[in-house]
Amino acid sequence: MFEHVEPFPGDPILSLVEAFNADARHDKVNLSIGIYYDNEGRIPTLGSVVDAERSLPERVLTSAAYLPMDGLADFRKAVQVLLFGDESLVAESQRVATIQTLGGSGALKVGADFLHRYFPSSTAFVSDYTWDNHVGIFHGAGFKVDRYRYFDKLSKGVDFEGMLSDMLAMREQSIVVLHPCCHNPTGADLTPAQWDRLVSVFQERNLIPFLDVAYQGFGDGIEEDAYAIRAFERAGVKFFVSNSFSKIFSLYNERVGALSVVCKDAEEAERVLGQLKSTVRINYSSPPATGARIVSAVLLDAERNRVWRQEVGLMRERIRGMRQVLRDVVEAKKPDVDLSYLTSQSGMFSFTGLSRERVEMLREDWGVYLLGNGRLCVAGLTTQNVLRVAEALVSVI
Ligand code: KET
Repeated sequence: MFEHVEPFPGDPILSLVEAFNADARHDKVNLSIGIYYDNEGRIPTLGSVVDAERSLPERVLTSAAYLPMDGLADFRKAVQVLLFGDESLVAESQRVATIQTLGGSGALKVGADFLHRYFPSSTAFVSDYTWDNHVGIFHGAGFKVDRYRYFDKLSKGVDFEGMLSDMLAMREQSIVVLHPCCHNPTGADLTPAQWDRLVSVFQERNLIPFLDVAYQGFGDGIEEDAYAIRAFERAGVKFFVSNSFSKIFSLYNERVGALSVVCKDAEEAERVLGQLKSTVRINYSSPPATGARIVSAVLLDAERNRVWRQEVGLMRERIRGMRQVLRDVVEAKKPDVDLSYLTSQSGMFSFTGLSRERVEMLREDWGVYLLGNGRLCVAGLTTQNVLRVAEALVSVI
């Protein structure tokens, strides 16, 4: 029956974590998966999250009834405020349909399935490079997946003109996956002025924007990192936003995320919400409860929200600090190399441009794990391991 089932070639990120875990070397360093570690090398438990957990009544924690298909109402409201801002007209006008999902991945999957129902012949475009699973999820939903120009290898920044001209050449109703901040894997982001230009191209060309935000707050700040989302909203564009609480709440295995679809008005949003619920029903029926209860208890409580913003700020600063230290140490040892990209790129990741062979050498010779495409997770650096990582890098560049 299963003779034709081919072996799984492995996932470029998750399979590497398995290899890392199986590596017996005690001085190994995991800079592969996008997980934020504290300076002790541990996945932190946020104070705001602990306090929120304690605040949940016993009854809530033990109640095992199903949640609705679209998740917790409080959570959905909190997501809208976080993405669109306190003063957002969009939330008041009820033109956004938001559902709770199984992490950011679940939001992408529900959004892709929904889109395939109504735009089956559209192509989904992802940035070149992107998070590999964007390709997997949209392809899995039935779309042809193509790429638009994004990363400029020379400047290690965004090839904005290339990106614009690719978008101008796309057919109407093409789906375009965008990273509003902290681009994965390159760390190269658009400026607010570039986002404004892009928004007008989307309006003119009648494209379908799909904004995937997994790192809000790890770039310039929680509000600043929402610039692109709010620019599309202000311009009256209809679009999708998938967001994840895995990293910014350090709640990876709770699988908390959301999908928001910005529509024309409340009536349209109601119909879209209905079809999102139907998509959820035939995939997994309804989402789990605990993670979303914790996130709402943080976001909807003024004091916990304040503490959480401070905690995200500390994570952001630690990442920035590590960028600087790595750059300084490597440049001191190799004055002829320019690692300024390390400090200009934003978010958890830096794109080193190292070839697969060099990445392999780092892993074999040093136990330093980067992704095969050269992505380095800066949030895995600590004051204990950064010198060793710098030494390893110096040996291969
Ligand atoms: N979008 C982006 C851009 C992203 O980097 C991730 C995870 C997700 C969505 C998924 O979020 P979640 O809530 O966990 O479903 N990225 C890291 C982990 C992974 O590959 O699953 C990573 O790039 O390492």
